[in-house]
Amino acid sequence: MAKCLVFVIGVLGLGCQVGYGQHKYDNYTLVRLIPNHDQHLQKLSELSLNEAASHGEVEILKRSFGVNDSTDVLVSPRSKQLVEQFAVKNGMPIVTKRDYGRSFEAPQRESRRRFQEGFSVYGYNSFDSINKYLDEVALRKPDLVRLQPLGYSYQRRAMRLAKISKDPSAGNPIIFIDAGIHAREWVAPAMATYIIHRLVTDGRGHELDGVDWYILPVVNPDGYEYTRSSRSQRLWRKTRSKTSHNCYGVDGNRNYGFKWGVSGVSSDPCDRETYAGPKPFSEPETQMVRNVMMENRERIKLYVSLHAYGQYLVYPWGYTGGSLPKTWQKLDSLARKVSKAVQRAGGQPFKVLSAGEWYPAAGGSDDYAFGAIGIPYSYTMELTDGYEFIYPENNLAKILPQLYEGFRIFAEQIKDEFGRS
Ligand code: 0X9
Ligand code: ZN
Repeated sequence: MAKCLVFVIGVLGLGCQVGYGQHKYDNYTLVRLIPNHDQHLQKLSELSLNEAASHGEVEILKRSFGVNDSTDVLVSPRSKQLVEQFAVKNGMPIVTKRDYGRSFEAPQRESRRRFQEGFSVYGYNSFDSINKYLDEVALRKPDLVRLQPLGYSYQRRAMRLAKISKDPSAGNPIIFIDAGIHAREWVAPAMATYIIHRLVTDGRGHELDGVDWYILPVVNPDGYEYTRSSRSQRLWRKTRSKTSHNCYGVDGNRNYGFKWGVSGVSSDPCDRETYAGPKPFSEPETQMVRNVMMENRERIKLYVSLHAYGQYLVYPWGYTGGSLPKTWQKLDSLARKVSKAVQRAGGQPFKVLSAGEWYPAAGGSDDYAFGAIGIPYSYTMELTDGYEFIYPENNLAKILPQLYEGFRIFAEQIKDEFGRS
């Protein structure tokens, strides 16, 4: 969702072009701009006016949804002053974190450790070890778990859908969860694999009674592995397809074929954040998710796409903030129930609103599921707050069980509303 800041382009005259050195983010600064009245929000929203591609001088990591909710910007040493001046000029409070990239754990070291230790339910795992984990649970619980091959990512990684059901022939309503369309949002695949773990190990849980769960834990494995390959790639977001002479990747969450390209996208293949692709579903990864939705369109009643960060739970429409679906109150009230359950378990509540009211962006999977397929409940869940994309691995054991309580509420609702009585 990053764009070049309009004032930065003006002053630097560089179109945000920058060399991509070894440890690019080491001396970058994270600036949290905190709007404390409506005028501040107005000023911040003007930052999105420029549709020029961002090449990494300035990246907006997260936008505000209202007063006191920060807009987080990652800035290079030479753009830092400009962002700070913008804040001073507008009387907007800021919090800064210097030398931001130095706080990233070196993924090579981490993956070597993981390779030796294998899969960890409360850890960030490689795509390979997630796949091995899926094989292992399918072998251990053949009556409960089936793996459906979906095809291959651009770089030919095999993608499998975990189908978890006590009675696959019963025609139960399906909850479809995917994660990791955005490479850097590591907590999302961790949540998806944790849900699988709970569903296959909870003896007393009723989440599988009358409801089937289809889970795709890493939609963008090429990007995910890329962010694990070196510290300087840790913030990669897109897929890894070759899109132009020397640029790579499409924003998978702008690539779905519903109102494709109408808002919040870039048409520049070199934009690091929101390039929507040459056409809808140009990416094999989004095609595979679409196919799961199309093949199960009668039975999928809830779709949740796991992302990070900010602790938002948003629903359609995402392409516009100017209108809401007819059933928005149902979407809104279920989201609030989920948020309360997470809070009761000691977790942070979600900010609940439509995606487009937060910021309009078209081509998202949530809008496609809801608008094109007709799935009645469709959400994007932005996990965690306070650590941007670098959520500490040793906090996962605390937050994943808290968040899981929200999924139990989802299951209850789907069973009550669509289950065969
Ligand atoms: O911009 C996105 O794709 C999502 N946020 S993220 O920070 N994870 O990139 C939000 C998507 C919300 N849904 C739509 N706009 N359709
Ligand atoms: Zn995301």
